[in-house]
Amino acid sequence: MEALGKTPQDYMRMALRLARQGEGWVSPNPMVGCVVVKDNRVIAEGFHEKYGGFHAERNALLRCQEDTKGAELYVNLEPCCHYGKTPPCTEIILEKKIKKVYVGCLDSNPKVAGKGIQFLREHGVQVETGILEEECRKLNEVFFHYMEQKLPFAAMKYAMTLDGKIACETGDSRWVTGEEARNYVQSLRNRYRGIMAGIGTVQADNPLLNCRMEGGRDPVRIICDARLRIPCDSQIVETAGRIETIIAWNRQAAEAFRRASAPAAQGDGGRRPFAPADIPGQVKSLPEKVGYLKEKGVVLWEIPLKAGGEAPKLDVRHLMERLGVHGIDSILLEGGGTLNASMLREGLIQRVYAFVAPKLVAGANAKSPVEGVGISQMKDAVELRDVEVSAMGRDVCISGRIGKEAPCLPEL
Ligand code: AOF
Ligand code: ZN
Repeated sequence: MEALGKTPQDYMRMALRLARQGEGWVSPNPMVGCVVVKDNRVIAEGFHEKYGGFHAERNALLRCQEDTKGAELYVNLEPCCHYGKTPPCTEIILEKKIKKVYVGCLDSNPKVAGKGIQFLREHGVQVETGILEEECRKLNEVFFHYMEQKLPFAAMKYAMTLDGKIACETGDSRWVTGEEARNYVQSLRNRYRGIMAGIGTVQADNPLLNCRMEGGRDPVRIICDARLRIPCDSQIVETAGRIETIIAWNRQAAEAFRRASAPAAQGDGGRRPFAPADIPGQVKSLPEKVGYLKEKGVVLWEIPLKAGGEAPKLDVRHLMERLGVHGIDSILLEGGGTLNASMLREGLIQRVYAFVAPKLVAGANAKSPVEGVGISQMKDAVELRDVEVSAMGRDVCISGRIGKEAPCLPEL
């Protein structure tokens, strides 16, 4: 059979390629691809195309025009054996008289978790597991993390100069990297279910945080804004009606901020600034602002504060847990440095995408990707594993997994 040159690994690679076509559309389900082979010929292909839709195996087997009796099936994830949104894949595998199933890796969904393979074996189907297991685990790193930890898989993404700055001293940051790297970021935004940024980034850049990739879909935008300082005329608020937008805030922090930044007319001698978040003359009080944001389509989540530090900071672990419950399996963390540090400290980041541009901007006050309080000895540095380096135009992308659990950085 293998005289023709195709190995189980080759077919599994095909299944993996097919699986990837579901990227962006199947979350929080895994990406799954399936290839059916008979007499050394691929007789059917399929993948999980959309959340709630048929699974890869069913798509492949239903579309197959030929007799599948005695065929072999390759799938990157263990076939499911439960009734979910669709009937179990194990049943159609039996129905279609598949002789042998090659599996990439086991499903960690407790409803499946080895039971799919057991069911097949008990019904006389041969099963071989662990074909390209590492690649298969990596393709669905988000799914496995979310399933096992019940927390979104978070990837911290930033673009910096060769001297480690994400902006000039003036705050100007357009653009650090070139077009190729920026296009790649758009594909990441398509891949991750949510995108998270701190209020500082919103105030500084007035970003849209959408996905501008052709055929892509917008991630849910999550803004960490303890004091509810978001400008009412920011692009985020303006577009909240059509792009799901969650603002995580804290009522006490917002009230205290309002009091401190009340207009000078209230008798403080003009020292305190106006709240920068208001559209002058339109939104005056905190309840009015809350009402205005809701009317615009923003979803407001009240989150407790994390003790310590000067400025009030949200409890990001609490927020991540809530995002997990909300069905957000993955987030792309786009800074800034303070939020990045909080997330890293809590052990909430699983992957880093660092884009490095071959340019220098200098300046002790120019911001860097991760701020907060750092570690004191190099031996305690947060190490990445499975590091990949790829050139993108004149820039470089370095990506890797963070293995360390919380806390990664010193407590405040
Ligand atoms: C497979 N093949 O293509 C996929 C699987 O809600 P449902 O019915 O779509 O079930 C989702 C679960 O099914 C998901 O958590 C995972 O365990 C499995 N996904 N299994 O055999 C597929 N997408
Ligand atoms: Zn299935």
